[in-house]
Amino acid sequence: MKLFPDNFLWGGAVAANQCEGAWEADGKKESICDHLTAGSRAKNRVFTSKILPDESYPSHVAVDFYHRYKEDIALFAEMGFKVFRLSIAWSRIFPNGDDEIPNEEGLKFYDRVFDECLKYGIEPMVTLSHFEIPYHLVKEYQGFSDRKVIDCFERYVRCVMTRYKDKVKYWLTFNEINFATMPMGNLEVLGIMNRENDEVANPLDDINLRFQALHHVFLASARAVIAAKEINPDFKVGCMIAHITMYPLTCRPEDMLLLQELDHIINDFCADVQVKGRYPGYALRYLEEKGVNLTFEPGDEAVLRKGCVDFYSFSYYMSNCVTTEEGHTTTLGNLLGGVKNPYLEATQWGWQVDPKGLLYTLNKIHDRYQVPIFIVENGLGAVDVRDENGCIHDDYRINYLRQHICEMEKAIHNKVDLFGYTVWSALDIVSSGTGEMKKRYGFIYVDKDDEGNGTMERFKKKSFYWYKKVIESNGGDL
Ligand code: BGP
Repeated sequence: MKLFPDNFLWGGAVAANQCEGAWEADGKKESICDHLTAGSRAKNRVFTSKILPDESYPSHVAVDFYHRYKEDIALFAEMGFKVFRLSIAWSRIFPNGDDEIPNEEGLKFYDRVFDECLKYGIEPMVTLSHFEIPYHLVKEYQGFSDRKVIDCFERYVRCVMTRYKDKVKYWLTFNEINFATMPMGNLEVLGIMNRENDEVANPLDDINLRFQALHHVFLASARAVIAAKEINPDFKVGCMIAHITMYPLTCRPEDMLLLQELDHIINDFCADVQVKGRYPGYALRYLEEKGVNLTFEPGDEAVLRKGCVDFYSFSYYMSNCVTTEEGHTTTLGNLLGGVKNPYLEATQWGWQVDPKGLLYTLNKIHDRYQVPIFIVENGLGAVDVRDENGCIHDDYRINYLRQHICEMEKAIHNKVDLFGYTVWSALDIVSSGTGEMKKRYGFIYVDKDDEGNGTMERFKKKSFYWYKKVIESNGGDL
């Protein structure tokens, strides 16, 4: 049976700060990520405005995609990618974020990257903001907590959409925007960080500031959609949600209600605003309960209504359990620190692998939104080892991906309008959560270790050949 549509978009994904490096090249200035050291977020991964050596900051060099994009894109083409998801580093285009004039050298870099993709018939899909607001906006304005930053973002968006209007069709506004709703989430999304001279110990603990900034990000996203439609009516713009699929640990009614509440706040709130164009009732109630007093300006509601996205995109890696029962250990590896599911295996980083959860999630999103869906991130982070012949036998990754693709097939059979899939990550890049190189996701191995040693040479893993076959057969040969 042929299930994947003929024009299904198979591919892989990366983010600029995790792959490009060249953090100060050709007029670029620092972004928030260039101040983020390596290490576990829960323990010692910190933002610092001090200047440490390059190897302390994973984004400074990353895997040097900035200089090696031709070689990398040629490898993606060899696998048969139909789409390549990448992000634009805002600070390459507007180095300070609030500049009047864009940096031509930065614009030229993405011209070269998109041209290279198009040469092979690969459709670029661009995330406008993947955890990397220019640092100047963080320092001067505390990121999106200041409304003025919406204008800066819109200027950047209009600039790149106009420049690339004949090269890029698919755009995503904010990567994993819903991290802003999670106490443990990384707040690069909002551009908020603890700066040296801040009076409050940790601005991230200020819930009012956090949700006000999120409101501004919603407006920025909506204004990007409105701009897109003016610049090229054929553009398709999506939201990007980190979908944290959850189950009640027990069938106690209280667990079911806890699940519903968390699902609403963590998964549905941002997407409801971006897809349906308004704050849902449960979110207004939640914010009121938390004592959050949002400032809406006249016209905000109209902008949200007008700036609804065309499609829903999301990342899916794992699922979690939740319970009201005392005495359960939380698994730190699970985003949010949910409770362990006794029926699932976990990765080396404690992320619980759950392919069936992907089917559940696709069905849920389809039922709730009735818009086209794109899985823009899914993959397995693992320590890969090269054998004596230099080969990487990553059968565990192949199994992971195969199982998830099987569930995608079932969703399509169920008439879910799934139109593409980009595996995280196209090649090995720096981990966003930990800054490590050893947490590898790619089809292509990059010779670089956590200390910054290595030649940066690229090697095809076993999964490279497997994915090539999957794409060639349009998902028929798994
Ligand atoms: C998502 C991010 C990515 C990516 C991925 C894997 O949250 O959008 O940038 O890195 O997760 O996470 P990690 O690198 O922490 O393993």
